[in-house]
Amino acid sequence: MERTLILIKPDAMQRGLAGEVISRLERRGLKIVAIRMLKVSTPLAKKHYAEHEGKPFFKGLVEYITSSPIIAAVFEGNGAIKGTRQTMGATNPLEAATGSIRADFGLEKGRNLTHASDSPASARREIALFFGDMPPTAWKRDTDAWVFE
Ligand code: IDP
Ligand code: MG
Repeated sequence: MERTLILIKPDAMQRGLAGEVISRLERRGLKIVAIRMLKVSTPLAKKHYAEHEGKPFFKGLVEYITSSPIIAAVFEGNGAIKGTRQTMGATNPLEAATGSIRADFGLEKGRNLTHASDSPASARREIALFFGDMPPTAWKRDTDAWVFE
């Protein structure tokens, strides 16, 4: 089954929306296989967002993601990567689909509440970055057969 990394960013934490984010992914049928709270260091932020280095928003992005603690989690399920990105919504909350987390709780790209891996290669890289020392726990959930065909 596919795995994806999600981050509940500082704004979502400060606004008390961590449970909301986790709950929406769980309700969708995705299974938590790893979760931790941490304060992202500047080196980790720069590694995680390496693809954006040199862009005008990069400095602000690093300041944002390191500004207060976050929750990192790995969710598992068929379609986990695409499904999670869909539940989060487009990067710009004003363009995110109605009913998505970013549309329901956000207004600006620089305060868009969550991160989710965008491909299997990114998911592998990001899971290693945030959970290299604490590998996800594979487990059989009793409801799996009612979510996955
Ligand atoms: P994604 O999070 O939807 O994958 P990316 O394009 O990978 O979006 O950008 C990473 C993060 O950088 C975004 O989630 C957002 O927090 C921030 N970001 C992207 N573009 C901008 C911008 O134009 N202004 C401010 N922040 C931005
Ligand atoms: Mg991205």
